Amino acid sequence: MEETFFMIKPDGVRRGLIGKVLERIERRGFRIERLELRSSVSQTLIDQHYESLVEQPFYPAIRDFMMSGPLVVGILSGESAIASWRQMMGATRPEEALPGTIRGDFAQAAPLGQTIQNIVHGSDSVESAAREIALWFEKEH
Ligand code: IDP
Ligand code: MG
Repeated sequence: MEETFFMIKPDGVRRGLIGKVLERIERRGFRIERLELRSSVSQTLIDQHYESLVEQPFYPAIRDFMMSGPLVVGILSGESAIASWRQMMGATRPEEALPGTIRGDFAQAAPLGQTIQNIVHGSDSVESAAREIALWFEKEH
């Protein structure tokens, strides 16, 4: 069994997609170990979450987007949960995400130069899952 960290980003919450995303998680057979709606998150937390992107020129827009409304965070468990959840999310760019994936079914390409709004997040490795679970659920905020 493996754990991964997932998120329904502010665009997903705003568009009323919490239920549809959770329905897919349950249908796939993952166990939901933790689930919380966070109505506001600090800039520090978002910067730590996206520490590998902070130096990118487009990062401030990503941070603003991630702080633009409530988000849902959780922990899933299951066999190969990290890779399976990434497959269910689909490619980062909605125009490359296959139909049947969350991003391929619910998101559109971002206009040129704008932040990609792609509904969900999932840890991309064993190391980032451990780091993100600790960051969002084991520290005081
Ligand atoms: P991922 O969410 O598929 O793991 P990452 O490369 O980790 O993709 O990027 C994190 C998030 O930052 C993306 O989901 C997207 O919202 C945003 N993002 C990444 N690259 C770009 C870009 O080139 N332009 C606009 N937004 C981006
Ligand atoms: Mg990522």
